[in-house]
Amino acid sequence: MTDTAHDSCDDPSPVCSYTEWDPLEEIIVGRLDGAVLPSSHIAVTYRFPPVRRLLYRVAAGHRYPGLLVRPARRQLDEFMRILEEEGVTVRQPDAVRWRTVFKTPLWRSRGFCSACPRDGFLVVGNEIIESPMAWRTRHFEGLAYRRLFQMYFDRGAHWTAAPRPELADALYDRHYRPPPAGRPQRYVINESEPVFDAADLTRCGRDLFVQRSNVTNAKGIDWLRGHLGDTYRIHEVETTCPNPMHIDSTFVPLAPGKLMINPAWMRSESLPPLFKSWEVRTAPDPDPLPRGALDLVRWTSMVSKWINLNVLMLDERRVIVEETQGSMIRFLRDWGFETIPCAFMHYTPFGGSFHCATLDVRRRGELQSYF
Ligand code: DAV
Repeated sequence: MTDTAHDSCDDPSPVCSYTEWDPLEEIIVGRLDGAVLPSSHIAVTYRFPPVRRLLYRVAAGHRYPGLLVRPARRQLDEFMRILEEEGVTVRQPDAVRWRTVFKTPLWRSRGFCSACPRDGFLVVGNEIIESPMAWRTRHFEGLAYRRLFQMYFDRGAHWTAAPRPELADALYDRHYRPPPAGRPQRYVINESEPVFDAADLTRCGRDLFVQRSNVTNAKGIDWLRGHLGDTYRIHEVETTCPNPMHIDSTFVPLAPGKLMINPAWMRSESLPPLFKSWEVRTAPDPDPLPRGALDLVRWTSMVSKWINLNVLMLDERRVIVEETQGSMIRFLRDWGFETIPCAFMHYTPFGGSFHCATLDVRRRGELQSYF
């Protein structure tokens, strides 16, 4: 890969996105069809309390019940309608039979779903990078996106996959439990091979920010650094979350010069020094979910309460934000953003909110440095 491949997007490249905030033109939005509860492998269940872990063993590998899928699908449809109304081209992955058992020479698993394209794929400039995901249950998630990526490739996009990981038993600590608060960070995965989830990265032009997590190791970050070359700088940020997975509820660049951080997991003193020229604000605490229709979501959510930070920028001003999160809506308005509320909490049992549920394929903008 030469650096020129990343420097600018040939017009009309079908894939081109350097930041989280350039004007959005085309996006992939997840699909819920055929969603299956992810496997009960330790990399998935380490953060469940022991009783839930036992119960989960029975449920894992079964389809999500309609009771969860139907309201989530309604909210997904509304989210896609809003995007289209705002002039964004929306595409979705193909339906895949995620219950199928697949095998490698080392292990076997069932799949999960394609609700969160952000996790497995990183768009940097005109390149799509398939990440080497640490969850076995997600190893073949790329199948759902094959047709789309093939189409982008045929039209001139660059398309890369990081070395496919083995995901051997040796990668995982099968007795792992998250460290108690204040103790040094440790992870369910080790450094035996490079792995990362794309959702542990966030893009600000020439600078990308990454967190190490229970799905992203230092070798994975090294691979990406080597791959992207001198055109980009990858900075590691330190989260104090005891069970980190995905940066997009922790460290959220909203626009040039504006960074939102999670007050529980990120300290402004430990940010990379280049943020001195940026305005950094701590996000408000999440508002509790209203009782009633969302009770089921409270028990089955696959994400933390900080999912209120998981917003999607349509451009430097307009932001899609969850409708029940009044404090976040006010916070963003006070900061000069134009908020577009959308109900989306029913999506969280599938692993995310607006940012996780999407992969921006094309944003109008040039490669720049914002620091
Ligand atoms: O806060 O549980 C959410 C991001 C999932 N892609 C969290 C992480």
